[in-house]
Amino acid sequence: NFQYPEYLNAGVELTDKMVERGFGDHIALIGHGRKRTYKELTDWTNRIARVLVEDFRIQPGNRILIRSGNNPAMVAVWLAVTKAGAVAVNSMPMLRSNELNKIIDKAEIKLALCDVRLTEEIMPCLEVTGLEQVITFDGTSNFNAELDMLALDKPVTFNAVMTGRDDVALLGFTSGTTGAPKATMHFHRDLMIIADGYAKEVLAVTPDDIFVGSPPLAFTFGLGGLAIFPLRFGATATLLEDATPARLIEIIETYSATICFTAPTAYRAMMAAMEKGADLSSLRIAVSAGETLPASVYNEWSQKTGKPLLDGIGATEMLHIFISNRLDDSKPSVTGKAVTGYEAKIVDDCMQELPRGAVGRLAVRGPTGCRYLADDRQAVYVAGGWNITGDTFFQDDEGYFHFAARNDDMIISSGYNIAGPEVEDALLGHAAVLECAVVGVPDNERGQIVEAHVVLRANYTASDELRVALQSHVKKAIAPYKYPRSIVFRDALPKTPAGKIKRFVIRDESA
Ligand code: 3SK
Repeated sequence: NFQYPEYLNAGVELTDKMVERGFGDHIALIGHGRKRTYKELTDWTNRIARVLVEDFRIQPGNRILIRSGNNPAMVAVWLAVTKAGAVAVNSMPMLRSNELNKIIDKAEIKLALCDVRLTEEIMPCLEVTGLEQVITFDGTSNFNAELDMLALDKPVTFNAVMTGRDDVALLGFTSGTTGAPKATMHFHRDLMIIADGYAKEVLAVTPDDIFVGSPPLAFTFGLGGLAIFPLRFGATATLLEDATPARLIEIIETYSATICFTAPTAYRAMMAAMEKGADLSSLRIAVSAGETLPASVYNEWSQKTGKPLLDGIGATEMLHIFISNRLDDSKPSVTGKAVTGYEAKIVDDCMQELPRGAVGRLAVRGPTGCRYLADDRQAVYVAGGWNITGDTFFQDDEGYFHFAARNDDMIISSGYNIAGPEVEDALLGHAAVLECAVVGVPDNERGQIVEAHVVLRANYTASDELRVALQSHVKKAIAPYKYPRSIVFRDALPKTPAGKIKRFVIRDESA
């Protein structure tokens, strides 16, 4: 489906080529109160690329760690690394030394480019890994860290490396919720495909779009949604280091943002703020991914905004979203259909395709994955080109995919299969519940019982009465046998740096 020239550099496509196409004066990035045009971004990335090649002697194919929050400087640094033909390894700002060590070892990284405010955890890596150098840049774009000062002395032109379309441009690390982290390899053409596929087909991005969102740029969900998609179409990305729901609203109102990427919990908080006057009317599309979208959140969003909340599922392995609802075809509790270029099917443990309606493992195949870097687990998670995801789904008669559970979120209690997310969805329908996670915990009598971990909204207090009220609420909303026999009230839920609830941590705590 996707045709690209033999030599393709994604960094050049997203900067110099956009200037050539006439977007030079258009705003590419907004962050830390400053706007940057495509021409300014192009010059900035060329200067950094020169520093990398001329001062630090990086070679095509070298792997470079980037450590930063969501800001324009991170986008510029990532594009410069790509233009120099090196392989970017974007890392989450909250990672600790021991987590960074694993990434550095796995990817055999010698050079790290780090926001000057985030050096503390990376410096110890110099002692215990093959990392040789940490160069700082200023994530607030005041240009007073090492890389910035060297870059200011360079000309604004750079002969970008003419990488092959199938050369590796990016290593995406899976959050490593269990076991050693896996790195997935993505080619220059993959970075184009997610834009020319999902962003074009599903979001129909135009140069007038203004993007906002919370996923980290270090997570391929964020890199696509907040850098690649806007830059590919001459649109504008607003970048926020502190993407709380209140800040998202502030940016939407200030810049009349049109496309938002965030998780269901943030959409709930934004809807609560709408009742107090927040104006989200500029939003053309709201995308929810990374977590299951409860039907209650989908319905409330549609009622309050008159627009669909677009659910989708993606994976670092496939780079971005491969099944999605469409603007003119979306429903609650439905993840949608495969995005152009991708195929999806439901299989059993032996990779046999299951009939429509049967619940099984979701397998996906497409042009952007799945290639693990030097990992025996390739044979476990990829069969005949199909990536076996960690999710349980079913496909209905009309071909729509429906999420059932993460494979390990399926609870078996007294012989009943209970999908944890279904119980979560029911609980979220109660006014007292802000967030929740439902897990199966061992039980002598039933094998497992359903346990809900609940964070209450500000004006509610935990009590036995409320516990009973929540249980009755679930019994009325879904089949009564699914109700949580145990409810634990908590102040917060443990989450991965990408914002996903760590149900495995809760499960371990409760075991
Ligand atoms: O659903 C996800 O977790 C995801 C992962 C990578 C890229 C995009 C998405 C939505």
